Amino acid sequence: MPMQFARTEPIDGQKPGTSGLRKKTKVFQRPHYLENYVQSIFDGIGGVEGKTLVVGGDGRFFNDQAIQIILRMAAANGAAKCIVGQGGIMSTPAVSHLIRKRKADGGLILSASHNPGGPDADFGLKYNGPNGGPATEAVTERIYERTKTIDCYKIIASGGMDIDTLGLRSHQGMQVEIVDPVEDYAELMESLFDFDKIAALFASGFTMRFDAMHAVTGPYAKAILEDRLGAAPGTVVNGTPSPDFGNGHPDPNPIWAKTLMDEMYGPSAPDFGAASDGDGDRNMIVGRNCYVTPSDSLALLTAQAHLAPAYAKGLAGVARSMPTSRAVDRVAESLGIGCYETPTGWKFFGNLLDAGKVTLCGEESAGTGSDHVREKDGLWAVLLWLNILAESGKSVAELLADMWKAHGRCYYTRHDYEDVESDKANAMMDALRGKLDDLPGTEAAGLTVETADEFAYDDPVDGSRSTGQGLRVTFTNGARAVFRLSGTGTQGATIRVYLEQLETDPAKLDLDPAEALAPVARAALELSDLQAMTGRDAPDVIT
Ligand code: VG1
Ligand code: CO
Repeated sequence: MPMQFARTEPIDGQKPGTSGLRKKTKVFQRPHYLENYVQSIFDGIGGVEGKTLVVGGDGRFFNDQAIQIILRMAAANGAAKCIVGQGGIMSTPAVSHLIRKRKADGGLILSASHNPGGPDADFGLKYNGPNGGPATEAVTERIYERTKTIDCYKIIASGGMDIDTLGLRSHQGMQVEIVDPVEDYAELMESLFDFDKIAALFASGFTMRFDAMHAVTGPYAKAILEDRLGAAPGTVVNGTPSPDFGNGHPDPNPIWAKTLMDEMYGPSAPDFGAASDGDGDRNMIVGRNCYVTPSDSLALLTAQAHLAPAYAKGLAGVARSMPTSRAVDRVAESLGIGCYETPTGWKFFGNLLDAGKVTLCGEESAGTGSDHVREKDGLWAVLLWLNILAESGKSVAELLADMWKAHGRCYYTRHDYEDVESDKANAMMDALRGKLDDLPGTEAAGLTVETADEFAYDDPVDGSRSTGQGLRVTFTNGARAVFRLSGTGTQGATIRVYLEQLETDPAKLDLDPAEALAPVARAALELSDLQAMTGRDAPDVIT
């Protein structure tokens, strides 16, 4: 085999963040950069000789070229087989499923998720392990260690492979199987939900809009919602993956999915709206005139999952990331099931799911999923919602109102301060960290601090400990503020401030969320001195 051993400078220790390595596209395009990182992954997982890998991406700029490099490197490193989504396309949950279904040794997902794409935007690469889930902290650490010393990678010299034609071929001693990225995934969804019931709902005139945000879920949503479930043609909008996501942020929240929000709050709103992100693992749910916060969505799915065939026997337990609101805790308590609080990032759910301790998981950033794969899954959440709507005969707003009546309402918002100078962001976090012990009992903006700590997580399955996972402050009135730095940004630091206010007074379940959260928002600023320390007077994004 014509093999090239490229010698190169070390890439200087590239640390993967919350979800793989994410950088400016131009960084990934630097000579040998992607190659060095891929070799670091291969070395970090003990080599790929004789292994089978699933490879796919969200279709963003550089996706196709990066896949060619990965395939040539997998072949040179002795991999037995790569299973690749046709055209290089495969959503994150679909990759997770295929790794599991084919008992592959792992997978590589090319995506920077909700970050914008294009030559001047972002690119990313994630490695998922044999259970289909994101690399654990230990594996991530080994990959990172390798990036510090790597000076050589293996690649075959010959050029491109055909990744557009379905079928199994052999290339330089490695098998390359090009698969339909949608088929297996759609089959899995059909096995979990009552498709006849959902189809009957659409047949009865129920209307929906699904905004694929020019990203990877377009083909999945069209095949499942329109072709299999009979939703009207045009239900899926922005359904063709484009390298720059139509020049937008494929981030399913009220800011970036504003067109959908406007439609759902307009005079001819459909019954149900949803959007998904770049790589298809996130979801936004919105009813007619009724936005559902991701934290509430997790709580509601937990309360109603039994209405879908896959969860009819009930849930083993649930888990949420720490900054996600405590709404689901209240539902879990009433169901009498376990509820786990984990650090941000899907990799922390893997052990709980593998051990059968939890069935559903979720994050405030619009990720929800279950034990059907080991990733969050945007379209899965949409289908579970549809199944619940079909089975209950209620609207989104009615379901939410029922839940709030039974368990109280957790008003929730997240304030992001983006591209803050790293020094200033760290100084702010350090200062707050330094006074956590003194906070209980003190007052801030009229609220009294109840507890204050830095979140650390002891994994109940493998006993590993993850420290430094965010600063949290609770108040005696049921409010909570959480501060952490993002691990997915590509420029400066992003400070995330998560705010929550529990309200159980039946007369106060319908307040303007911004108003309900104003006191805790003020208290968070007072405690952190964020404005003075960062020079920012307002968040860049409020979701
Ligand atoms: C963000 C979210 C987190 C999510 C991560 C990856 O991380 O807050 O909940 O798991 O993105 O999501 P951070 O560190 O920027 O807050 V995505 O859809 O990559 O796959
Ligand atoms: Co994503």
